[in-house]
Amino acid sequence: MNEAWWQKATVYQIYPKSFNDTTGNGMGDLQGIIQRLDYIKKLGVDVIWLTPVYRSPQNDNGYDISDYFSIEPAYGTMEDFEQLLEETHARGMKLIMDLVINHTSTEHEWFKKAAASKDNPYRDYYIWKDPCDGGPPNNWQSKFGGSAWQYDEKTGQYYLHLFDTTQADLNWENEQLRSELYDMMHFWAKKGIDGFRLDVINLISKNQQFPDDDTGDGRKFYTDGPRIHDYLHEMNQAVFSPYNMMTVGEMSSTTLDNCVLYTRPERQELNMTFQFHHLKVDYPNGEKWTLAPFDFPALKKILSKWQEGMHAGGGWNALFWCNHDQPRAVSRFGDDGKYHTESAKMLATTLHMMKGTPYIYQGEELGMTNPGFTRIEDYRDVESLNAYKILRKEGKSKQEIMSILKQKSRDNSRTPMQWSAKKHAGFSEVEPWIPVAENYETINAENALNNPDSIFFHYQKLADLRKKYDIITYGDYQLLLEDDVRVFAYKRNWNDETLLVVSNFYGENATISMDMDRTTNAHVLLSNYPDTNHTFEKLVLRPYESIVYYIK
Ligand code: TEU
Repeated sequence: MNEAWWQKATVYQIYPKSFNDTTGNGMGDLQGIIQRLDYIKKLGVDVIWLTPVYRSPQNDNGYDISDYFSIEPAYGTMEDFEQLLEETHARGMKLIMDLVINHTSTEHEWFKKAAASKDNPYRDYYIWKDPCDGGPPNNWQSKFGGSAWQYDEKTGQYYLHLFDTTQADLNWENEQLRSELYDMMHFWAKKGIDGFRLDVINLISKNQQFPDDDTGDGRKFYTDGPRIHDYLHEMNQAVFSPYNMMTVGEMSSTTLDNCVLYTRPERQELNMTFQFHHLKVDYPNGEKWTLAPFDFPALKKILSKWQEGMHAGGGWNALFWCNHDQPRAVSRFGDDGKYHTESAKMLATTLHMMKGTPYIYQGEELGMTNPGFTRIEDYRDVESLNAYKILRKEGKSKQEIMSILKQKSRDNSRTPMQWSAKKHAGFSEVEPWIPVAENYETINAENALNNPDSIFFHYQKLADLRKKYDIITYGDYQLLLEDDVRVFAYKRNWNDETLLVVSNFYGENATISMDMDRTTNAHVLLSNYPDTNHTFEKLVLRPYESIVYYIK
């Protein structure tokens, strides 16, 4: 067996802007993270993933990098970063950085030079095309709405931007660009960081014909594109392997087959991948900006497909319910009212007992909820603000759009960390850059740490179980009760051990019976109710009840 430390690790994601403000500018900063390292350590995590802290105009909160070699001044200095790294290591944790190399900010020096003239040597670092019939070169759409091409008056050509107009796509065909990027990655590796989370990394290789897409938005011509595996292997050999780094690739609209290829150890590409198919179960017909309840049978099916497929193919999953681009999990798949605690714990258990490396997004360990913003003025996210304009143009009423954003906006997970019941949730002394959710007086870290039954301590137990039971890391996966419309049940097997996980995803009782060979010697490893039924032959699961049985 190919053992790797990150297979037994739990990762904590920090979105610095919303984590902890020590300078009084209403935005979080690196010193703020340092102040909270003991809190993170207490949760039992092994790795911190820091979303981008490089210098950036912040049009997309740092995913628009203007200088890969310096720290965004609003977050601190390079010395602060080095201190953060040192203090993280001193506590026995690792730190991985977020790397955005599909695109740079249009304020990056390379882009400024590229845009200066058609014959500038940096021109080819980006993707420029002549107009077609007086319009954009093809019909590809930006992920943030509108055409993926922006016209540049000065040179009379368009440049490609799969995201915001200020996020220009890099031309990975250019070998010199690739080698400059690898050199930059060496700079960070030499500082001693432990790895990278690679932003939309499966979009870097574009079909060089740049064809029109008759049936879609163009994604099929750049998703898991023609040279992607070559580039990742090259990057691995140039950077990841020499420094023995942990790597996780963020894969937009990817496939299982590709993720197996990305992560099979012998291919030397990446360690693991984030895929998003299970987070589109509330996108009717693939449409994000539409209100819909989540499709529970589809959720079970998709997660199970990835569990089985990655296991069979020898790949490795990154497991997550939430990140800075997704609404809060407890509001989305659980109940952020009556069964807040039970459902938050249930979601955690269901995911963390699967095969893969689990990721906790800041505040998830407190059961932080969507804030329920009712005014467009409360939103900050470029994608949400674009969507608002586009949906208005399509004729939707303001009220309707507000209820969509309330459920779907990326800002739902970007509100300030709720540290305490103090003003501004203890996040900052001043008005934060985005409003705090109103429930901070009850949902906050101080309360969680004072209550041994809190969601926080449930996550701590999960991280601990992962260390103690190898079956969680290595066991296979089998979905049970496939057709049950309320219960997510699965089994893990490894050597002579079995784990059985049963979770009720709804607010009513659910009765199940388990057709298992060995009904004796089962003991409860974890549950989210104080009094748990210790037999599973005929089981009535209470609202959002979730139990892990260990059988040997
Ligand atoms: O996200 C990539 C991505 O495709 C999304 O999750 C995106 O937010 C979604 O499609 C919008 O509906 C990554 C980052 O995580 C995100 O914050 C950045 O905005 C994006 O890349 C561009 O760098």
